[in-house]
Amino acid sequence: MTTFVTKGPVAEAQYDLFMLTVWVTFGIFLLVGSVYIVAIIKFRERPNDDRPMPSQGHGNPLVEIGLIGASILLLVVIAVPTLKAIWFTHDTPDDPESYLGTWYSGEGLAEEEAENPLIVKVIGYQWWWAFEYPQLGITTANEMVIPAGKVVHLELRSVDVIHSFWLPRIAGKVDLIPGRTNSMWIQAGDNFARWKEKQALQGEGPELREQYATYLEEEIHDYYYGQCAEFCGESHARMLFRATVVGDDAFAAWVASEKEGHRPPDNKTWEEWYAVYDKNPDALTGDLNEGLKIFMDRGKCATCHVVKGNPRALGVAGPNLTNVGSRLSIAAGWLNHHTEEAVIDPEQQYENFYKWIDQTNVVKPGNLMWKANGGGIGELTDENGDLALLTDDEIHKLSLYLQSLQ
Ligand code: HEC
Ligand SMILES: [Cu+2]
Repeated sequence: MTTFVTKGPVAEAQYDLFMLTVWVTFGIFLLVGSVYIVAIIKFRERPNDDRPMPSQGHGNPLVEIGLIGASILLLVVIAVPTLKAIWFTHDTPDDPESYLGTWYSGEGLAEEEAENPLIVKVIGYQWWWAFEYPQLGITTANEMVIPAGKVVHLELRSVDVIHSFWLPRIAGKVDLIPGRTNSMWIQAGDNFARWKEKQALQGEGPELREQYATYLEEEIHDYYYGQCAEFCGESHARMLFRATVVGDDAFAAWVASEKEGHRPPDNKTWEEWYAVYDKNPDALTGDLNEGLKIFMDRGKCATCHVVKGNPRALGVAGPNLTNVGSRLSIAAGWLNHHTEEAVIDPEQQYENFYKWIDQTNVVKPGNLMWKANGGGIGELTDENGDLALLTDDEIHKLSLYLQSLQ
């Protein structure tokens, strides 16, 4: 996370504004500092100093008016670009190359959306993020996927307290405020026109396009770190998120797999699986089936989590878990399981799932999966109503099941 290595026009505008302010204030610092030092040295008291006391004047209209004028001038120098940057970062640009119809090749796009940019609804929860893609009919959590070089319009809301969306290398920050929808736009990398301008290149032609594609691939496709930037309660510091920036095809493939959702083990359909589950659950054996059964009943996981495809996993109190096994982190970016090349390390992933279910409250103090008015997994009970937390074996099977959600 750094604001000094920018990867997109919004972060760049913010960086430029920051540097301008730094130079102006640095100039003031030098000026005031040097006058101060001169005064200290020149007018200091010396041994046997018999110079008379300097005249004790008050006020000098010329100096005062001059200083007021200079301050106003400097403020204007800062204010004009500041206002420009505020408008620039607020108004989502109309860029035909970013229209969904131009670059999105997957299915399920309504015709009236063809000339709109991609919209992502960002919803803040204590202490995680939901990312909805209303035009594409999918929802994910904590790791958003966006296309490289395209304008993406964000709508920011909160269900509880104020959070703040900050993806330092790409853009930031805009608050998510309860009862209000804020908006911003982000863009990972430059579009073709801006890239050409920066490279001092002209023309069209497939060669240039190829060069541009290489630029996106080498400099922009990446896994970016984000963070909630407004104190929002106990686990605020552990409310991170991630953005994966990919090419157009990879984006379409990701959407397709999110839309398809998940199937039960043994290549059954959900109908077949539930037919057995309802009549004779003991016939469902093997780690994945056992894990899924615990997910549906004993662990109460499905009361708070959606897994697309599964018709009975419809809970919305927690993050959407469709394909959670393909995400490179869990617990809102707090537990990572990827190598430096952003590839999943299955052992670490298993460990993280296990740790998360076993010690949810230790990993993220106060989080709403462990204690939730009796519905949390730190409050599970047996038939007699006595506290009965998940056993090691149950957690093991759940972890394997979660890993299979890919
Ligand atoms: C009372 C509702 C509730 C129940 C029950 C519940 N969860 Fe959660 N779950 C949450 C919430 C809320 C979070 C987000 C916590 C956070 O990051 O602060 C979460 C987060 C997760 C995550 C991390 C997802 C991510 O992308 O970061 C996993 C995995 C998970 N839950 C699995 C389970 C499993 C397995 C069970 C059943 C044993 C379960 N949950 C039961 C509410 C619930
Ligand atoms: Cu927050």
